[in-house]
Parts: sequence; C-alpha cells; structure tokens
Amino acid sequence: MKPTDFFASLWDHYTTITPQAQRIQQLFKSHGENVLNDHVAFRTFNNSPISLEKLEAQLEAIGYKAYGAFRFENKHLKARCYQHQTDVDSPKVFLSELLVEELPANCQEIIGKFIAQIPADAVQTPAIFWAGKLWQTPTEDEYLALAEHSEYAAWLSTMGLQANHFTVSINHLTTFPTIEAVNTLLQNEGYALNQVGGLVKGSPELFLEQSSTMADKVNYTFADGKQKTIPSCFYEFARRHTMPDGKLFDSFIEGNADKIFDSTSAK
Ligand code: OOG
Ligand code: NI
Repeated sequence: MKPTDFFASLWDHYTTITPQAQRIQQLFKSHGENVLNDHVAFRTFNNSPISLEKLEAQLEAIGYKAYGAFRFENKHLKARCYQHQTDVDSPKVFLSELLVEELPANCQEIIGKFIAQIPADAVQTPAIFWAGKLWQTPTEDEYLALAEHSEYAAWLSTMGLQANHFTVSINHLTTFPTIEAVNTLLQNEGYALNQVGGLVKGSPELFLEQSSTMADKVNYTFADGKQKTIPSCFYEFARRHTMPDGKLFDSFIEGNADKIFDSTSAK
C-alpha cells in the first residue's frame, strides 16, 4: 500500500468519528492554507495480537522505520515514533501501547477479556490501523472501572484501533505561522482546546510547540444498553523549530506528549 493511500483511508475513518477535524481543515483551506500532516498517532494494548511490535511490522511494510522511544510511567505507557524512509512529506507516526500488567487486577481482568477476543493473526495488512474495536463493546461499568485508573484504557476499550489524532503542521501554514495564531483562530471559532499544563505544550527552546483540541464527543451505547457521551478523537497542531545544528527537530517530547494524551479525557 502506498503511504498516500494509507493516509487517505485513515483520514476517512478518522473524520467519520471526528467531524471537527474535517471542519478545521476546511477552515484552514478557506484561508488559502495548504494543510499538511506532521504526524498521526495510534494507541494499543501490549502483550496482545495488536501489540506495538506487531503493528510496527505493518508500518515497516509501507516504508516506515522507528527512530525514537518514549516511556510514560504515570500513564503506564510506552511509545515509539516512526518516519517514512524515502517520502519526506509522509506524516510521522506515533505509536503507543498500554502496559496492561501495570494496572490493578480488576482492570487487567477486563482488558484480558477484550484481548482474548482478538484473533491471533489479526495483524495482516496496514488496514489494521483503522480496524476499530476487535472485541465486544464494554459495559458501562467496565468502561468506568478502566477510566478510574487509565483514561487511555477506557478510550481504547470503546474506540479500538484507529487514528487517535492527525496533526496539522504549522510550519507549512502561511497566514497562521505561530501556534498562538492557530490557537486564537480555533478559540474564536468556538473549539475547546486542551488546557492541561497550558494551551501550548513545549517551547521554541525545546524545538517543539504543540496544542490540540479536546476530542469530539460521540453518543455511545454500552453492552448493557446504557448510553453515554464519550470522547472520540481530536486534532493536533505542531510547530517544529530549527536546532543549533541547522536541522528541524523531528522527534517528540515526553513532557508534551504526557499532556496531549489528556485530549481524550472525559472530564
Ligand atoms: C498520543 C499523545 C502524544 C504527541 O504528539 O506528543 C502525541 C495520544 O494521545 O495517543 O501525540
Ligand atoms: Ni501528537
């Protein structure tokens, strides 16, 4: 699969559940902007047929290679980032996985039931990245039990494998060249932005500034018939800065990412 086809399918699935992303992209285009993606991100369960390692093989199959690794102790996550080896305009990929064994026993039991339903050979093609939920819908009680210890686990249990966010590359914008200009535009349009640790995560000194919307909300029916409005996916904005060696910073920052994860917080 060509990366352009991969990202076109991914975007279609993502915007179905994240209509704000389509509207915001349109908003930029209405100002004459050419919207390029800095990166996309996925979430998954470790020690499962869809573990980071298994998914990585499908990224490699479309020409990607890992170049960085991250650890989020408090969120019980690890992550890697990937770059396309030949196509510089292909978005980077940020892939994280939940270290299920670090959660309390009741959460491990709930997640264990989901993982047991995933076929051992689930990962066969890059289309796995928009496969969604490969297990039965959780009950509301299961969702709430997970959310108490890990918003990430609760989100993943309802949303499954799909792009968790796309990220607009501010470096490629002309009318909105700074992250402040982007944030002001979005706030004036009424979008709720992630305020955890401040609107802007990172700084020019760290060579990366990021902000994001709060995830769209969808009306979800749990296995027990209970309905609740829960977060789906969000849209991110990133501006990269040049390092002293003259190269654009191309990686991610744990302190930024830790706060971006909260864009799917239910609160
Ligand atoms: C990923 C959060 C991290 C970034 O750009 O640092 C991230 C997630 O919410 O799954 O996207
Ligand atoms: Ni991101």
